[in-house]
Amino acid sequence: MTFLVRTKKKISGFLKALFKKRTCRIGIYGPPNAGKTTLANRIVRDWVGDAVGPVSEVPHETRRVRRKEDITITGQNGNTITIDIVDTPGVTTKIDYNEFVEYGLEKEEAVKRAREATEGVAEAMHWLREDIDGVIYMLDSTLDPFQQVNIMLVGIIESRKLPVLIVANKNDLPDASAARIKSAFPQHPVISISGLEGTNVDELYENMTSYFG
Ligand SMILES: Nc1nc2c(ncn2[C@@H]2O[C@H](COP(=O)(O)OP(=O)(O)OP(=O)(O)O)[C@@H](O)[C@H]2O)c(=O)[nH]1
Ligand SMILES: [Mg+2]
Repeated sequence: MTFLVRTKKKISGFLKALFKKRTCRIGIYGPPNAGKTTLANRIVRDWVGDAVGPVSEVPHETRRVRRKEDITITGQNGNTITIDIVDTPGVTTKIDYNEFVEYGLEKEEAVKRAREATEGVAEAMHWLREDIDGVIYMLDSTLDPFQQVNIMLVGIIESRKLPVLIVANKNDLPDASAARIKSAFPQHPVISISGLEGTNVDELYENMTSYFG
C-alpha cells in the first residue's frame, strides 16, 4: 500500500515537472561594456537582494552566460512578471588580445581573456538560438548605434521573433543620445536609463512587465 502511494506521488511529481511552464528567460544582450552586468546586478538587487557578477571597464569582463532564476518584477501599474535574468558576454565581430594589453593586462592574461571572450560570444549566441524568450538589447548611448554587430544581432533577434526592448544606457553621461538609438531602431521601444545611477529603471520595469508578460 505505502509502495503504491509513494509510486503514485513520484509519478505525479514527474508529470508536474514535465508539464510545468518554464519561467520566461530574458537575455541581456549587446556589445562589450554597454553595462549589461551592471543592469543585471541592479535588477537582481532590486527584486531579490543579490548580485549576478563582477563589472569592469575592461571589455569582455563577462565571459560565461550567468543566469539568476525566479525574479518577480512589479511595475508601477501593478503588473507583475516572474523571469529568469540571463546576463551574457558582450558580442563583437572582432576580439584582439592587444586591446586588453592596452588596459594594462599582461600578454599571457590578455591572450587567455581573448580566448575566453571568443568562447563567451559563441555561448551567448547558442543561448539566443535555444534558450531565450525575450531580449533586453543594451547599448552605450554615447556610442554610434549603427555598428555592424548591433545590426547583425538585432536582425537575428527579429528573425527569431523574440520580443526586444532596447535600452539606451549611460544617460548620465553628457554626450549620451537616446534619440540616435531611436533613429537606428525605430521598430522597437527604446528606454533611456542609467544602470549605474538607477535613473529611469522604473520605466524599464514597467515596460518589462507589459512587454514580456
Ligand atoms: N557612466 C555610466 N557607466 C556605466 C553605466 N552602466 C555601466 N557603466 C560602466 O561601464 C563599464 C562596463 O559595465 P559592465 O556592466 O561590466 O558592462 P557589460 O556590458 O556587462 O560588459 P561585458 O561583460 O564586458 O560585455 C563599467 O565601468 C561600468 O561601471 C551607466 O549607466 N553609466
Ligand atoms: Mg558583463
